[in-house]
This record gives sequence, structure tokens and C-alpha cells, in this order.
Amino acid sequence: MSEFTENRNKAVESYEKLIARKNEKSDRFNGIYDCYKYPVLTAAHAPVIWRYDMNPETNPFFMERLGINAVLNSGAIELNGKFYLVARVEGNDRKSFFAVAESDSPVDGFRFWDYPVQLPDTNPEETNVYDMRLTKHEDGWIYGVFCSESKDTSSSDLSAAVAQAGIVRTKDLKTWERLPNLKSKSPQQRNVVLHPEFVNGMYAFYTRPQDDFIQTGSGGGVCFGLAKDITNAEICTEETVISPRVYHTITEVKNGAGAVPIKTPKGWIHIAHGVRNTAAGLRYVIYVFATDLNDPSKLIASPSGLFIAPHGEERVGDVSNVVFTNGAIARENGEVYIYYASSDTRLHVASTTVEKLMDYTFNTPSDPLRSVDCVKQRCELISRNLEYMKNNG
Ligand code: M1P
Repeated sequence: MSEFTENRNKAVESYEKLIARKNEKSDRFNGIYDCYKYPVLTAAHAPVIWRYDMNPETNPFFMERLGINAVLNSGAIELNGKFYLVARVEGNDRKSFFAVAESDSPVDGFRFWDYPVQLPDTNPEETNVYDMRLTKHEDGWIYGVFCSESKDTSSSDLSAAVAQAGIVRTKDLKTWERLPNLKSKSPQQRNVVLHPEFVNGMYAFYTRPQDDFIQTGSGGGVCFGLAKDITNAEICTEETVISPRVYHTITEVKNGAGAVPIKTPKGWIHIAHGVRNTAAGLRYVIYVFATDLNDPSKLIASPSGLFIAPHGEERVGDVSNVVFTNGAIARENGEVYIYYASSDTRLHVASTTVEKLMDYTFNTPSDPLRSVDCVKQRCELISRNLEYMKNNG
């Protein structure tokens, strides 16, 4: 057997074995959600035909020609009983693009379509795109809102960049119409999410104003603003902070909206990310908050602390100590699947239910913000428990 044939067979077999691997719940337990043992998407899930030249004449050693470095932050949607992830795929060349992976199951079996998404090229200065949030809007379209990144030509710093919110829409995840980027007062925007319903007859956006590409500067947190026209979206209201950055909490450095909020009988549940600084660099965790059903700009619940933190092997990757989400699927039957990436390297899933999410969101006490009050809060729980156990065995 030639080296080409042997290597090609090896690559195809290991790819098929990976896609066929059944996932299982891990031992990690907190009563709030279940984590799964295997990532749902990794660089190795990229099809062989994306990476190798399959022709022995032009690739006699069966070398990888266009490698994939990571598969991460993914939008998520259920359509006609199938599960779709629109993942951020990063090539070895550092550029990200979007690709649709489909499965009959929410926790395994995701297979990328043959071709990645080919976005209409309407912004010649755009260098990189990533982190698409998929909103099934009540206007009948599926919107993808993502980060559109360009070089900041006004700066002498080679790394300086400008982040804006790009907008596309589709009915089938195959044909994508590009709309103009969102306009707002902020010089930079990232982690923008479109709300699934009209608010006061307008399109509602969760934004994250920031002064700089990395630093939010004066940006106070996750904001809310309205736009009259999605085909030329411009925030026409004040961008008001709905989930603020707070000193000595998990959102101190920055935060950002994540998955499209989940509508529940008690309010909109948001699964977002918060960032704090440490001696080892930034630490990204996932947290939850809720806003009012009739006024999604009004914060009504803020459970204390983090919801998902990087755990075990999740802690290490291209950008270590990071978990990040931009997609969740809330099913008609109450099941919820939260897709989160670890360390900007691979994508995982955690499952829960709307009932459990509501219990977590509305019954977890909020952060009292000072150690002394946190101790009091914990002591109250302990004494209630001891009392209960004394009376009930
Ligand atoms: O590297 C961690 C994350 O950093 C960014 O999030 P934020 O804008 O809040 O800093 C995003 O670029 C995200 O893609 C990335 O996972």
C-alpha cells in the first residue's frame, strides 16, 4: 500500500470513528446541569476534504495542506428536529470562518457540511469574523450576529483592531444575506446578540460597548438598545446597562451577552460570560441573569457568581482558563443544551431543563459583594441545613 493510501485511510477512519463516538454524561455534578464527557466539536471534526488534497498526484505523501487549529464558540439552533451548530472554525492561518455542523442528537454526531459558510464579501476591510449568535426572530428570519474585525488603520500599533457587529440573515443556513453592520455610539462592539422578539415594535440588541479592541474602558457591561430597521440597523435609543461590571466579582474586567436569551414563564434567562483578571491572566467564566418578560432591559434576577467555570482539561488551550458561550438550544419539551467552548480550542455541551434553569436563576441568592456578608449568607444556609437535618434525620 502506498504511503498516500495508508495515510488517507488512517485519516478517514479516525475522522469517521470520531463522528460516530457516542457521548455520555460526565461525573461532574452540581444538580444544575450535566456536563458531557467528550467535546461535541474539535479541530479533528473538520472534514478530511477541508484539510488534505485527496489526489495522490498532487499530494503523494498525503500531507495536510490547510490545517484547522480550533473549533469553538458556536451559535446553535434546532430546525425541524435537527440540531445545528454554526461554529467558529479557526484555520492554522489564524483566520476564523463559520461552518454548519448538523446532527440528529444535541450531544454527539455533529458532522460539518461539505462547504463552510461563504459570507457575502461586502466589507473589503474585514479581516476576521467570529462568534455568531443565531436568533430565530419573530419576523420569520434566522439572524446571525457576529464579530466583524478589521485592522485599525488609524493606529501605529500593528495589532490594533476594530470590532463591529456584523449581521446576516437566512432561512435555511445555506443562503446568507449580508446586512450592514450594526451602528451604535460605541467605537467598538463585540458580543452583540439580537433579541428574538420585537420590543416596542423595534429590533432589540444586547450590546457590549467598548472603548478599545480588548479593554472595555468606560463600557459598563452588557447593554440593551433598540433599532428601527434591521436592514440598516442603528441603535436609536440610549444603550442602557442591564448586567453591569462590578468590582471584585466575576464581571469586574468585562462581560458580554452569550446565547440568545431563553423565554421562560418567569422572565428571559441570559447565559453570558464574565471576565476577571488574575496573576495568570484573564479568567473567563459563564454566568446567568434574568430580565423582565415584558421589559427585557430590566434586570430581575442575578444569581451569585459563576455558572460554568473551566474544569480539568478545559482549563488548557490556545487561550487558557476560558469558557465562553454564544449558543444554547431550548427545546419545546423543556430540555436545554448549552454549547460552550473551553480555552478557545474546542466546543462542549452541558444539558439542563428550563425548570432547573428557572430554579437556579430565581432561587440562587445574589452576590452580597463583601466577604463578611458572603460568610453570613453561607452561615445562614448552614444553620438552616443543620436545623432541617436535626428535625428530619
Ligand atoms: O479569548 C476569550 C474570548 O475573548 C473575546 O471575548 P471578549 O470580547 O469578552 O473579550 C472573544 O473574542 C471570544 O471569541 C473569545 O473566546
